[in-house]
Amino acid sequence: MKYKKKIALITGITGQTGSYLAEFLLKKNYIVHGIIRRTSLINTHRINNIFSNQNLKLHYGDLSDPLNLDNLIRTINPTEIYNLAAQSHVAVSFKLPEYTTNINALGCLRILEIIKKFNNKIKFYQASTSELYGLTITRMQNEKTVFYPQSPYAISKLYAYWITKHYRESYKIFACNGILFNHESSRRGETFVTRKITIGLAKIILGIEKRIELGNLDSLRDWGHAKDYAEMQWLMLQKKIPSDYVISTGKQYSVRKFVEMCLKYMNINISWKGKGLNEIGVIEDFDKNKNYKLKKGQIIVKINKKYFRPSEVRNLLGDSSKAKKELKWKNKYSIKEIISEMIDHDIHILKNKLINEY
Ligand code: NAP
Ligand code: G4F
Repeated sequence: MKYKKKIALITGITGQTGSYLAEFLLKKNYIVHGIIRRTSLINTHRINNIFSNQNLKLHYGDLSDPLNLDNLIRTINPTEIYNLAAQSHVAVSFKLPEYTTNINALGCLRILEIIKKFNNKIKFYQASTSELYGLTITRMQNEKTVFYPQSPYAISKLYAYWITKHYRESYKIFACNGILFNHESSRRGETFVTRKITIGLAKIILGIEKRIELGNLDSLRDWGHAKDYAEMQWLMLQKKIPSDYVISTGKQYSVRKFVEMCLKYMNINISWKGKGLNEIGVIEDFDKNKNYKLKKGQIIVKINKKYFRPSEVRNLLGDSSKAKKELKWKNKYSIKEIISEMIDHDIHILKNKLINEY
């Protein structure tokens, strides 16, 4: 019998996690189709390393365009669709609430409608998020925790979560929500807090910039590695029965602690002085054997109120017992490994002026 290759369609393939997912599926011998947007400058750097793979096929498209989606899905007729495309920045969603809703909520609905009408055997993965928990009062969050979203982004993703569940229950479509907690890597967008910190600190030690400006240092997040989480998305679609899964590390750190852990890795000691908007991070000491362009007493972290949000999600800590049990999943990367990968990478690209190389 002739072996038929599985076909995946990834929306958001040029993004952080979409790029890891594409690599993973190509290694699994899939034919991978990806939707890319028309941009004024080429932005496919995250998929440079697989660009010439014959099993990778890229198509122009946009989640705001139902005709384009309909045409692509009918032509490709994929075995699995991974919907990772989104206006994924929480802070930006307060400025662009309608656009965020159009892409994140209606974009998901558009794909599900096409699956329903064209081929309801296509399996569907929705990139859901821990932001759904928002103002939660439970210390750890799992699949049963009540949602209380705190931003237009989270509310758009709440719609996508429920419409995915609804199409699964009403139309028997194999559709899963991956409720993923924050995941990072050296491919993370530069305006998310972890990457802003690693690239900012790399610039500071190289003498390119003097300091970084941040918002709320006390937010608590559960940070995993995007590569681990991409694999999870595939695992969910290989189950016999579709379901929703929380994916997280079960470990939590504040933004302040993340800064401290990065500095520790770089052999730099700082002290925090002042309170609230006046808080600063000041260099106490650093490894003199490194050629850092630093001075004792230099202020390297300042608070800027423009990075605070109208409403903040303070406490995210995931309990992924269900995924561990049913998907036999374990995350491989520790927070230390995530930090060292990001910092080493950022120093490398800045030293070699490879700013668009991931
Ligand atoms: P990302 O790096 O911001 O990537 C987003 C992707 O979506 C990019 O490829 C982007 O294309 C594409 N996109 C944006 N608007 C689009 C549109 N209108 N039509 C088609 N494509 C569009 O995000 P990520 O970190 O990889 O996250 C992937 C998904 O998981 C997102 O849905 C995000 O909301 C969700 N999620 C992320 C996390 C996390 O911590 N990373 C946690 C939970 C859930 P361009 O490259 O052209 O901009
Ligand atoms: O890195 P962030 O922007 O990520 P956030 O808001 O947690 O959202 C990310 O994770 C979600 C999963 O929970 C995804 F659904 C979403 O797509 C995205 O990938 O901010 C993390 C924390 C926030 O509390 C923020 O207020 O860091 C705080 N923060 C402090 N200073 C900052 C800054 N965030 C950013 N982006 N920039 C700052 O200067």
